[in-house]
Amino acid sequence: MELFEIAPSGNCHKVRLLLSLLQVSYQSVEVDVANLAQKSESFLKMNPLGQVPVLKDGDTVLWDSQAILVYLARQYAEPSWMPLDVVGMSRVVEWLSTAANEVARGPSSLRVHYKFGRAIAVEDAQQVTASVLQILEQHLVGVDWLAAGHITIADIAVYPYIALAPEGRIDLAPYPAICRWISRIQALPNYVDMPGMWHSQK
Ligand SMILES: N[C@@H](CCC(=O)N[C@@H](CS)C(=O)NCC(=O)O)C(=O)O
Repeated sequence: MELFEIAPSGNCHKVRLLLSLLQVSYQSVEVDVANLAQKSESFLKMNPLGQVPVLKDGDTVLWDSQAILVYLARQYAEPSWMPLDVVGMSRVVEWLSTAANEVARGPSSLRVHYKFGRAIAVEDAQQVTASVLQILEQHLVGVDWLAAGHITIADIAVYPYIALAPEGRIDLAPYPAICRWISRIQALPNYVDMPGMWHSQK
């Protein structure tokens, strides 16, 4: 199995994290985004959007971190990671969609701006971030995991850009339930970290 990725990407980190938690071995292929390798003809055959991550497992080639998490969960994990009952599956997809939308437009976008200098509509991104953090905080006050009574790929999909929010100049201190959830994920066996992630000061 090959993972086409770049080190500083939270979307790639979701996949690295799940692969590590599941102890599935793979080969990392660093994509030369500085030289636009992700827009090359050969790469666009794998992902027409020209983005990382891309997972190649035998003849199966998949793009989009959420889609890759679904694949890995169904192919290599206990069923609980991506429940198959109608409501359970839908609850996970609620958060996969939130990861691809609000988390991407909010904290992920602010991080790209402040860490890598990309021009964005900063106020819009700050508003989306405040809203999604408030929603997450309220949700996590009463539960340990986002979509079920146990960890699922919903947690993995949302986690990286929330834990990386301080790199987008977002203070997580006003969100204690989110901080406890981050620490819960960081305490999992075979957890892998990436630079810039929030950690409890204990
Ligand atoms: N929805 C996609 C977004 C992927 C994405 O935005 N990838 C970025 C890195 S985090 C990328 O490839 N950027 C380079 C480019 O767009 O040319 C996913 O979740 O995988």
